[in-house]
Amino acid sequence: MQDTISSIINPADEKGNYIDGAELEKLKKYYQSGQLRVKAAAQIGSASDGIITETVAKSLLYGDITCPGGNMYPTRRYAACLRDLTYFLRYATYAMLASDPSILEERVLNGLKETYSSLGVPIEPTIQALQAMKEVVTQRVGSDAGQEMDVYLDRIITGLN
Ligand code: CYC
Repeated sequence: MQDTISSIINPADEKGNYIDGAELEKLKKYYQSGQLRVKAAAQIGSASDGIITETVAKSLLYGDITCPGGNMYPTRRYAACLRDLTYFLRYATYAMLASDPSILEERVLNGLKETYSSLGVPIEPTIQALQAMKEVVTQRVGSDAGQEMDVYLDRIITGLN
């Protein structure tokens, strides 16, 4: 896993360079948004159950998907879906704290599309749930921090497409 600091310093070190220009600007933004991101991570962590419940209610609960024949039926699959949404929220929060998507690539998206495809987990409703999660998170943390989280929830959406 990388963060903004290691993703800038490691390549500079390989070349024996100081950091300047656009890279320094990127670091400046990273430090400036630090408090906002840490506060949002605390808010998300303490409200995570509620965020998942609201996300499911907004996107999945009242369709056929929870009925016999749907991928969220029976309870075992429903629970797997809630768990997956919890993974998405937690890892997107880590990535937002690090301001770097590499943890998502390594630990969430690596092989996920293939796993879903082999198990028949439908992509379209999963993406709808992630879209709903973006809205629910933004309501909880406010629009600035919400935008920071959107980057990483969108990255999961792109990775599933
Ligand atoms: C299953 N989700 C799975 C499986 C994996 C993941 C590996 C197969 C193994 C299992 O059932 O536990 C995902 N595992 C992960 C991820 C990580 C990991 C992301 C990284 C930390 O370790 N079904 C729907 C909804 C959607 C859903 C739209 C929820 C958004 O209809 C999810 N995922 C879902 C379901 C299963 C599943 C229902 C079980 C499928 C089955 O066994 O038939």
